[in-house]
Amino acid sequence: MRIDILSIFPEMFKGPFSHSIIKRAQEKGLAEIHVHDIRIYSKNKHKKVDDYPYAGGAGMVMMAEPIVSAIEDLKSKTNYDAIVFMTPDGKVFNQNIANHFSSFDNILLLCGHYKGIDERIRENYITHEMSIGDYVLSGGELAAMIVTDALIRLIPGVLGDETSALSDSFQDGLLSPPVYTRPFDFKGFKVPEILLSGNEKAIVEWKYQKALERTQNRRPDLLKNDEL
Ligand code: 6GU
Repeated sequence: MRIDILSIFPEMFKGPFSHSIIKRAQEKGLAEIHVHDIRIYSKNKHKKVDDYPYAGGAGMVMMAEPIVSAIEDLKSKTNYDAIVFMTPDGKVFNQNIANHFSSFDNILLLCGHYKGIDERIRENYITHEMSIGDYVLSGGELAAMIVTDALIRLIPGVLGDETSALSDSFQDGLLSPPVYTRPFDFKGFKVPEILLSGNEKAIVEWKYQKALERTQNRRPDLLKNDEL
């Protein structure tokens, strides 16, 4: 998978993609992440990328020209399965969407700022609009990092154990059951005996019951949720 990201703060992406699973996925050649600075596409001598909104109102609006030049340049080199605008009024990202997008070969994520981007970009160049939840961030960058992380860890071969993404919370519509490691007795708090019983069938059943119980208690909405 190749993910291109368009941002006016490309430096923000250095940390999150240089560690752990996402770093290893890139080293193994399973994922390529390219962050592009929108400002280099500005034709303005001060590299301006925003302007006042028509009819007034609070905040600046990101101009069509630099963003569209950037999208057109990238599109001339790569055939994108999705050109996604990260915005709080987009469709709320979840594990089902992550699974669907993780099969794509090429994705372009556009990070917005200020009061938004010129609507003509959204109408004519964007194929999907995505939010990461019902709260407002200062820009789309953190959201793009979260979506990138969620997609890359689903690519086959990225996680050490191929099955471990399948046992994630949400992957089967349930939260994950509790897990324990040594010692058996920690300050008098013991590990549930069943996990040491060696009875595989009983353990599978126990994990399922715990996952169900946890989902019922914490996220009952997930149990009635069958939408994508
Ligand atoms: Cl994608 N962008 C911004 N700016 N805020 C958000 C968001 C995205 N998703 C939730 N809040």
